[in-house]
Amino acid sequence: MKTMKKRIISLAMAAVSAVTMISSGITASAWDKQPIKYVDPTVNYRWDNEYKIYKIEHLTGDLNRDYVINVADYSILAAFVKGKYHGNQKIWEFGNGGNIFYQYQFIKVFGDINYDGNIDVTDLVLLSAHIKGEKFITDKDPYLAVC
Ligand SMILES: [Ca+2]
Ligand SMILES: [Ca+2]
Repeated sequence: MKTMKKRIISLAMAAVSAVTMISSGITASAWDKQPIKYVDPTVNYRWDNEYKIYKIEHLTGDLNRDYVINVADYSILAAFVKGKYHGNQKIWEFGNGGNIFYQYQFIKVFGDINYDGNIDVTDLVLLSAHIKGEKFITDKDPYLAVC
């Protein structure tokens, strides 16, 4: 009986907090999603309901996000490896003072052609081989988690 009472009380409290959230402008379906303030129009993303995060998903090596892997992507990676391109432009920003993500974070995921966690000359060589049709990139469906 005592347990039942406790349970009723906690249910009542949950109802109160739900009402509070609804009245403060947060809808029930968006409770676990942070509001997005800005996304670069070339960015492909989806909500992962299992992990409760947004995932930016693109092809390995497609650094300008045009769904083609070619010399334009190589130029970006080459400049990045040489330190001549820093990728400081914003590609994603959450509202309410949440996290911001930049192009360099995108490159660190999608420019890592051999998936070793580093962006270096090896990735450039592999990207070049792919573009020349000598050895194709194995796409492991990488994603950048934005949360
Ligand atoms: Ca591309
Ligand atoms: Ca690498």
